[in-house]
Amino acid sequence: MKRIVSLQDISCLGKCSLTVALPVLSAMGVECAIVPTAVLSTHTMFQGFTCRDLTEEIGPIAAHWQKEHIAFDAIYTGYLASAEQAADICAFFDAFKTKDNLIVVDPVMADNGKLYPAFGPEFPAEMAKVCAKADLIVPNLTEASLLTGLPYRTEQDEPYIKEMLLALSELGPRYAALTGVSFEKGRLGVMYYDKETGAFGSYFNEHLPASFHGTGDVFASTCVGGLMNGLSVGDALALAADYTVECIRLTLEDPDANWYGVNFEKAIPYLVGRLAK
Ligand code: PXL
Repeated sequence: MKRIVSLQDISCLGKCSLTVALPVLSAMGVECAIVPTAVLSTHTMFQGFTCRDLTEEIGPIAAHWQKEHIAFDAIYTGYLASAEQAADICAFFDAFKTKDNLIVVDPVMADNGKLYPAFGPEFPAEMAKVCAKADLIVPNLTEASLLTGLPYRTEQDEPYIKEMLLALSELGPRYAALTGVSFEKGRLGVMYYDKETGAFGSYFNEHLPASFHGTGDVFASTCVGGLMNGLSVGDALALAADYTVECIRLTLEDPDANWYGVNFEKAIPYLVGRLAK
């Protein structure tokens, strides 16, 4: 069985980050160790959330695992507690990167043109240093704009997205993938670039008329799980897009759905079925 480690927060309620990554990766047959970057009462779209920064635990956890000669097939990072924590994440990469494993960074920090409330203007530059060490990064357009300094535009076309992907790959990673790409009304998806081959690729699906919190984490976790199941980057991104759409569809169909996250649990049979094919 493949074993990965995911470094992101535990939002005790709210269906995002580790409470999404763990069940999704388990369903995909991947062992997922964790390093919680922070413990929050809820994700930060709730008012009045509490947050305990766990930066001080990262070094000791890594040191213990090194003593135990633990290795990982992938290292997957998401929401970080603070700009200062980025250096500890980079040190963790340095401790556990091998020539064969994969670092996947979801530079969670912003959406819809705005930084998340917990972060200050210094945060994107620190996240760019984390991205520099990755093999694959999966930002949304807002995050990509903050990482590259290119303007954030809601009107998209292919030259703009390609320029963004090239700028992202210059940060360091071999693969850059942009989520939330749309060139056509009613279609939404992902476009990606492989710096080593110079190839671009894309995958689009139905654009459902809603957006929910935590879908970025659903997408990134599924992508990592797909890669660990032997899928190519393009196929893993397409599977992640399809599962995310299925989660949104089931949430929209549920009159009792929560506002704060998607019904990803109900879509797990779909995900497992896709992998069995
Ligand atoms: O879904 C991304 C995410 C993860 N963790 C926390 C968040 C968010 C997005 O706002 O607040 C704590």
